[in-house]
Amino acid sequence: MAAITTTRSQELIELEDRYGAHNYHPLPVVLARGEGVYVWDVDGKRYYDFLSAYSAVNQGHCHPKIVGALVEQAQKLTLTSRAFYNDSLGEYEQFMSEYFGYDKVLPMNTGAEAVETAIKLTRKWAYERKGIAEKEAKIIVCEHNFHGRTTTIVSFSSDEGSKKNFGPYTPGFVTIPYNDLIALENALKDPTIAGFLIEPIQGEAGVDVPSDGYLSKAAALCKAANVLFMADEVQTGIARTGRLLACDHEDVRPDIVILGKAISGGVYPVSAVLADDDIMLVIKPGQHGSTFGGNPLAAKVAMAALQVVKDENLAENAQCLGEILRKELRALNSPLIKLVRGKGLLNAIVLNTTDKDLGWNFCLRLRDNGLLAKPTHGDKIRFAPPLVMTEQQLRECIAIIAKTVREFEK
Ligand code: IF1
Repeated sequence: MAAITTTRSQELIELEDRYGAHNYHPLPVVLARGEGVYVWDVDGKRYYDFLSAYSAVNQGHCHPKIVGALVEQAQKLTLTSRAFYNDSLGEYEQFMSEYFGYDKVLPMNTGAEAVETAIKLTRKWAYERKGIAEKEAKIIVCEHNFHGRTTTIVSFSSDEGSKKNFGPYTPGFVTIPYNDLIALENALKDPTIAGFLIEPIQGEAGVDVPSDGYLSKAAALCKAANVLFMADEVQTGIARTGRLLACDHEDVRPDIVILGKAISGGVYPVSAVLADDDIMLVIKPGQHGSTFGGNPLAAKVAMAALQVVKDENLAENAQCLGEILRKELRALNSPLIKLVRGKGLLNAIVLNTTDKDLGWNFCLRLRDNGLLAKPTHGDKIRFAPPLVMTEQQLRECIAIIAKTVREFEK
């Protein structure tokens, strides 16, 4: 029996229902505080956060060094617009260039904005460097992709629920199956292909990890066809999969890297596109940008958040704890669990069920047992805790998951 939410929680849920757009269906829990791997609801009940705001709080909730950077800069200068220079952006751009090993960064705010930026960059590169006829450039995308929710991005979604009645759709995208090199090789025969936009692991699709070697072979095929390899690392980046970027597992250096979410540790909206000069410099003054892109507050927060990733060895921790998590979940040998998959601390279980509500009900029970997670596509449950988790905390979470699994086996 799912616990009845309390009056205070109910009041706040009803406020959202009454005054907010109905564009989400949250799990019924109302959070009031976060610290590290924990969140507390309005009644003071503590939970382990096993979603990390979809991999935005890799550094843990309210990390003191990141919040400190925010507070300090917020009392000096928050936003200048790009009409003028400021004393934070150049330092941040140098930091990002050296941290990730690219000539330049184009700073934006949300992941979708960064994806849109990468699309514009790739198209302009195609016309001005590759010589594709104007307005003819195409970008290859994969089935079951998730790259955000703007009109252009949903135009190439394969999920009807994300795109229906948002047309007319933006043209210029070719869809192929994920993790299929033959399909990619065939699609690359089209001389008007400019780029290949890919998630190194498909997050929303339920943490679909491609075959070993897929990324490196795909990158090689793109290079041979003079097509830009555009890695969307918004969810897989920033140490989440056990390396700084998921592409690092196969030593792939994308032509364009798209980042968001945990660049700021969940403290402030920050996203970025990385590329070398031959690509980045096709965009000239006045051809792209945004009011908040690269603002002083974002710059200081992002530098602090990325420094935490290195100082606290979050990639190594994610790699180590991820192996324990997948091993222990598989060891449950539960008829309820069809499979366990993931890399680092981006994981999911696929439930053995035809009951489309099981994922939701399972997450309600996890909530009652003190752990927050969310189902994706009904039968898949993503397990992605903050990367600052200790082994002891992880084992407590595994015990909660095991208890919940056994309750559903009855
Ligand atoms: C929501 C999903 C995850 C992303 C990748 C770009 C973006 C995302 C690989 C856009 C954003 C978020 C969006 C968020 C929930 C979450 C999500 F469930 F929607 F699909 F993670 F899987 N590329 N993913 O995962 O970044 O514009 O949101 O900053 O829409 O509620 P954004």
